[in-house]
Amino acid sequence: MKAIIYKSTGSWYLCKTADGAFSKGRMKGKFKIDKEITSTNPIAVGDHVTVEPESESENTVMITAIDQRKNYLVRVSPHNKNQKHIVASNLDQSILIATVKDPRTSTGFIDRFLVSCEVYHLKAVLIFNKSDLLNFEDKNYYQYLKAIYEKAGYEVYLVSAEKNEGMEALHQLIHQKVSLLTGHSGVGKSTLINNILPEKDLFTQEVSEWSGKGMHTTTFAQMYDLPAGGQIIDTPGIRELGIVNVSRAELSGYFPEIKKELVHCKYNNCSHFNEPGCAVKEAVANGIISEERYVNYAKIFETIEEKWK
Ligand SMILES: Nc1nc2c(ncn2[C@@H]2O[C@H](COP(=O)(O)OP(=O)(O)OP(=O)(O)O)[C@@H](O)[C@H]2O)c(=O)[nH]1
Ligand SMILES: [Mg+2]
Ligand SMILES: [Zn+2]
Repeated sequence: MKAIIYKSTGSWYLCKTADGAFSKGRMKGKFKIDKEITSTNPIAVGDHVTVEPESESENTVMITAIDQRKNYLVRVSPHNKNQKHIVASNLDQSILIATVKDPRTSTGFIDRFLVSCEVYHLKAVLIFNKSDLLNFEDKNYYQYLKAIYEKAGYEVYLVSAEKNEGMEALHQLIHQKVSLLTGHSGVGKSTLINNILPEKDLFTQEVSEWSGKGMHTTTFAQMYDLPAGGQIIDTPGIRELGIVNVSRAELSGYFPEIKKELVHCKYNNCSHFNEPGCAVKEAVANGIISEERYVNYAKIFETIEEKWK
């Protein structure tokens, strides 16, 4: 029987079988799934699998095979690049839940998220939550960010999950799609899903007063069915994002607005720093590429280790 993985804890899996029922699944032995990725988790949320009934009375199944993934998103530990984790698979889009404050999401973090999505050919969307907390200055800062990211080609929305503001756009965005929600701990991912699914009661927790950081309330990724069709995936908060499988030479190609300009650089191996005739630097000077994005390009570039250096 065919099934889809809705939750993976590492030791057991929540499977929704083709008949619409949920059962607890285990993996049969150790089967090699994808030769290209060596990840710490062999089966991820969103995976399409084959299951065999194991125990009728306990409603458990055995996962015997996994289908080819349409796509997937991999995260590396920022401290150990060899530790890769498949966050989820078979996605239509990846949504970053960001916040201007409580906690603040930096543009460095946003750009690392966007680059990761470009690497995996995933549509990326930015949603700023907690609009109710923003004063006049914060709102201006949000408008500044919105302009930067819209110019780069991304959709940007402002909502309040708690006050139920701006949610209509989010409903339209996720309608009949498989959407992954990600972001720092405490930005309100679970609160947003609770708002969308009134009958669900996801566990949420206040941002700790003294650190301004979230409490890492959600511990495993979990997918939920949307009432009007589609699925949404809640994930545990992340502090940092490592960049996977990108060389220095490839990096600029993952900034869509930089990619448009780099074909006009004088040298085709231009790194866009000091080379003469650099179209990217010219576009930054003319305001076509935002300075903030260019600076983050340079910062990410620095963190990529080159083997031949
Ligand atoms: N003021 C305000 N607070 C919000 C809003 N959305 C969520 N919160 C609060 O932010 C805190 C954290 O929310 P969660 O939904 O647990 O955050 P999370 O992103 O799921 O966090 P992790 O599971 O740790 O990754 C809770 O106290 C929520 O009530 C909002 O729109 N406005
Ligand atoms: Mg949560
Ligand atoms: Zn250049």
